[in-house]
Amino acid sequence: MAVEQTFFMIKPNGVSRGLVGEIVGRVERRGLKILGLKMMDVSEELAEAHYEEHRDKPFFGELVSFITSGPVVAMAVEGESAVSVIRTMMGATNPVDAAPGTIRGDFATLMGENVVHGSDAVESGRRELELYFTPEELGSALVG
Ligand code: IDP
Ligand code: MG
Repeated sequence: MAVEQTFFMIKPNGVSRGLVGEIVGRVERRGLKILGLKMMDVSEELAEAHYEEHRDKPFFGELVSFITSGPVVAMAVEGESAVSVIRTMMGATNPVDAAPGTIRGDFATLMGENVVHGSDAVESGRRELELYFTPEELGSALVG
């Protein structure tokens, strides 16, 4: 058990569908701390860097075009076991398999439009936080 920091993002369809308040509210009510939050456009370069691990997958092109299709809401989140707490709140990658009560299980049915992204480990979280936020934006909040 340890306090962790993670990167959490509401994808373009979550923003366009008006789910920002609902999703941010869930994070707050769970007791996690939001260290940084901004609505922003994702450039093709940023999208490709973010999803580097999926570069060779057949869905990479769709992934990049979806994530760059409209503004996202990017968050730096901190709390006890924040990486796995956020992942559990998100639900399974394929929303068809996501349990009711999870964000994907409540608001999505399509794999490619699964509403949210969350880092899968502390290390990837650190990398993603540094991709999406400048040091000035997070100030001294970022540990490690
Ligand atoms: P995650 O978002 O639950 O961590 P990853 O395996 O890291 O899932 O995949 C990143 C994103 O790529 C997923 O959220 C999903 O939108 C998309 N994706 C993953 N697998 C597929 C697939 O087989 N077809 C289409 N899109 C996919
Ligand atoms: Mg992932």
